[in-house]
Amino acid sequence: MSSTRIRELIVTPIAFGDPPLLNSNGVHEPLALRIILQLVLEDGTVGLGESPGGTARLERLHIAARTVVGMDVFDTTAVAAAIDAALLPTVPSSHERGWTTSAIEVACLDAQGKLLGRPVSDLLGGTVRDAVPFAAYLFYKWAEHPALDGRPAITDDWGAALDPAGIVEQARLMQERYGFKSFKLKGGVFPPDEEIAAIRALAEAFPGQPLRLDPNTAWTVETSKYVARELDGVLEYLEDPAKGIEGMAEVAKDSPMPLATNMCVIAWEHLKPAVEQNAIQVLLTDHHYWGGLRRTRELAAVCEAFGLALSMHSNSHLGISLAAMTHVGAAIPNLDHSCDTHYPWNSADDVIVPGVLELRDGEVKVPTGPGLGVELDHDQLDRLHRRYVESGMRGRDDTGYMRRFQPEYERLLPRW
Ligand code: GKR
Ligand code: MG
Repeated sequence: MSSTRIRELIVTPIAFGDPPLLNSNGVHEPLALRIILQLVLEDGTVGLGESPGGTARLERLHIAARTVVGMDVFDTTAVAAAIDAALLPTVPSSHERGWTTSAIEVACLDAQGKLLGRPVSDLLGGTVRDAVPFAAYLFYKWAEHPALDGRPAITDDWGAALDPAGIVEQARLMQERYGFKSFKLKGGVFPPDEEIAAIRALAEAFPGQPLRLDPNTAWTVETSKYVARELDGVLEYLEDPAKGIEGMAEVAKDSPMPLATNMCVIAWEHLKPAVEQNAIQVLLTDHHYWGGLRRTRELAAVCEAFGLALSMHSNSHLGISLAAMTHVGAAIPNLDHSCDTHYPWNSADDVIVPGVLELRDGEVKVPTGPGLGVELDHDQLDRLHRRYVESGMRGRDDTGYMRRFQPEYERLLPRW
């Protein structure tokens, strides 16, 4: 049994390219941060994990790295409990502790799968689908990151999208390149009527294809109700229009379409009040903070019990995360909507060896190799780590970056 003990957790912060995507906090910076985990067992087996970056998350992963040494990789409940206990004195939020325990659970499952020669989806009870559907994640965006402090402008091959025509063009490109069959627009950027017009333009350009809009709480309850009325019959769901369980519950009373969230129900203790108040009808799960892949499957069962539909949230991410999202998405019977993914925006810099994960026909086929089924590209990991070190960037700051170009910009939630 000793060969299944954890010898070491290698924690590597990285930075990779990100286009100038707009949201209700500002604009994405040229680099996004993630942390790559290599969980090394006594027998040399390595399990991979991927977590969002930033100094706080990095420090917590270092605490976790000290905690897990000597533990059995199959003992994931005890591993999570030990990390949780180690973080508790300094990290009061269970949601925040969840980011750390989740990343390590995925690395444990990857290692377990490699030891057993079975894909992670088998460890989750087997697949109910061979491929997991994803939605095109549309963003208002600038044509380029403008030149700044001697750095030249950074362009990309997506172009600008600042009005309904630009959004439809971006959706066409997404469909052409990846075959997506449903679309999500990140809103909260322009006045609501402009975003309503963009959704209507998408509905006209892609008749019958599911659409959703997510302003990340940029609207008041009244504005949210107005948008919901205007888009009656057009949206499959409206995501996080207003802030908090109470705000969402107010909107839900009059909303003709289901409301979804990845903002007001982000920890287990939020489920009871949200269900009691009928604040949401769709939960966007995310294995990166709900406790990992097994807990995500349990969450799906809770949603089923309370009649909540299930979808999946995403942040800027790379292939280890996509593989994990795909395995769990394939193992959940009640995945009711296509999952979100930022992958098309970031995949050019991926840290995994190409060939296994492919977004085609709007789906990703479940990897069949042992564990997550993906392999780390060590040279690329070194490059991205150097980029992290040299960039000096240690956290995400969409608002601060926006102010470099629009000094009067204010983060206002709600804004309208
Ligand atoms: O990348 O700008 C973004 C998104 O707004 C992201 O930060 C959110 O976490 O995609 C996410 C969402 O659905 O709210
Ligand atoms: Mg969202």
